[in-house]
Amino acid sequence: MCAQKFKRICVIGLGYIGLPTAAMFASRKIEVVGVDINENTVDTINRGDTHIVEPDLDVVVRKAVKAGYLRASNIPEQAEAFLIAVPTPFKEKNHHPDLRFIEAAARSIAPFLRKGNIVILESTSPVGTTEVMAQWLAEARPELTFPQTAGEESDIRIAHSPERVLPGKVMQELIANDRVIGGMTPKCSTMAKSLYSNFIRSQSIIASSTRVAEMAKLTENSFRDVNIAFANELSMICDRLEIDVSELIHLANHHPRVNILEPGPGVGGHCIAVDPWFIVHSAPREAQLIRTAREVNDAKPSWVINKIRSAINLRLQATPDISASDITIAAFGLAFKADIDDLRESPALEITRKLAAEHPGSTLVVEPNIRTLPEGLQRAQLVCQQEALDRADIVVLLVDHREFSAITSTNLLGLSVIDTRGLWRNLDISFV
Ligand code: SAJ
Repeated sequence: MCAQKFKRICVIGLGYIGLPTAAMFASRKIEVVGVDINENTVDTINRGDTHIVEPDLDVVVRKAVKAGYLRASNIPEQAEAFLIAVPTPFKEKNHHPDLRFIEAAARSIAPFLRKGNIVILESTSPVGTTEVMAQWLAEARPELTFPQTAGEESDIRIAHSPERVLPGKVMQELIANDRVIGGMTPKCSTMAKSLYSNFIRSQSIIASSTRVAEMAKLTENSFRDVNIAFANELSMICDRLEIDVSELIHLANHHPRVNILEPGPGVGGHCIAVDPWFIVHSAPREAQLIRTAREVNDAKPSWVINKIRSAINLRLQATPDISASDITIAAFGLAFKADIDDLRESPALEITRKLAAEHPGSTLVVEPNIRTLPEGLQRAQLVCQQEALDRADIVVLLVDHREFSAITSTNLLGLSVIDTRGLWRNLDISFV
C-alpha cells in the first residue's frame, strides 16, 4: 500500500507537544500551520524562535520556519490533517477533567473541514473524549458525515493518538517511541498511521477503539504514579523504622522481578499528577489504588516540611541560646524533576514556598536552571551552590540536578541534611 501524501497539516496548540510535533512534520517538508491563541507564541515562532525549553527543538523550529514549512497563526486554515494538542487540566475543586480547551479547538477547526480530512486528538484525555469531540464537530458541520454515524464511509476521519514523550527527550522520543493509534474505524486508523509514518521510526500500534487508546495513555501514567507512591510510602516507613530507604531499594531491586522506583518530595509536572484523576473520575468506586497513590504522592510535600520542622527543633535543642530566626535553610532545587527548568506543579516549589512563608530565619534557594525566583518566594533568596553551603545550617535536597552530585561530605560537614532524592546516599554523613 502506498503511503498517503499530506500537503498541509494544521496543529492546534503550540505547547510542549504541539510545537515539537508541528516542527517534526515540517522537518519532513510538509507544510504545517501551527495555531495558538497566545499572540506572543505565534510571533515568537514566526521569528524562528521557541517559547519552551526542550533540547534540539530550537534548531528544528528555526530551520523549518526559515525553509517556509512551518508558520504560526492564531486561526486555523484548511488542511488535510488536523492535530489537536491542547491542555486537558482538571478542575481545581474536585479533580474533574476540564475539556474546554479541546472543545474550543474542535469548534475552531470545524469551519475548515473538507471531505477526506482527518482530525486526530493528541491531548491526554479521559475515556470517551474523542467520541465527544467527533460529536462537537458533527454538530458544527451537519452537511459532512462522521464515523459515529457513517462508519467507514464517513467524509471525515477521526482518531486518538496520545502523546507519550518525556519532557527533556521530546525530539528523540517523538521519533523513537512506539505510537498508539485508535481510530474510530479501521480506515481512520490507517490514515492516522500513514500521517505519523512521515517521521516515526518505531511501530504504530493500532488500538481497537479510541477509548482503549485513551485509556492506554492514562494507564501508563497511572502505572508510574502508583509505583512512585510505593517508593514514597516506603521512604516514610523506613524513616519510622530507621532504615536507609536507598539501601533497601537497592537490595530489593537485586531480585530479578522487582524494580522499585525512586522516592522523592512528591510527584510534579502536568501529566503524572493529573492523568490518574481522569481514571478515578470515570470509575470512582473501582479506582481505589489509583486514587490512594495520588493521595500518597500529594501528601509527600507535607511530610518533607515536617521533616524540616524537626531538623529546626533538633538544632534549637542542641543550641539553646539561638532562636529559629538564627537558622538558615537552603533548598536545593525547585524544578519538578532533574535537569530541567520546568516549575509546573513542582513539589520542590510547593515545599520551598511554604517553608519561606513560615520560617522566621533566612531561606536560600539553589536552582541552577532559573535566573529569577517565581512568585510566592519573596522572602527567599536565589543563591549559588557555594554561597548556600557556606551560609546554611540546614540543607534540603529536593531535586537531583546533576550539579548537586558534585557536593561532598566535606561540603556538608556540620550541617543538618535532608536528602529527599537519595542523591547523597553514598556520602559519609548522617541525615535528619
Ligand atoms: N519521580 C519520582 N520518582 C521516580 C520517577 C519520577 O519521584 O522514580 C517524579 C519526578 O521527580 C517528577 C514526577 O515523578 O516529579 C514525574 O516525572 P517523570 O519523569 O516520571 O514523568 P513526566 O511527567 O516528565 O513524563 C511522563 C512520562 N510518562 C511515563 O513515563 C509513563 C511521559 O512518557 C509522558 O509522555 C508524560 O508523562 C506525559 O506527557 O503524559
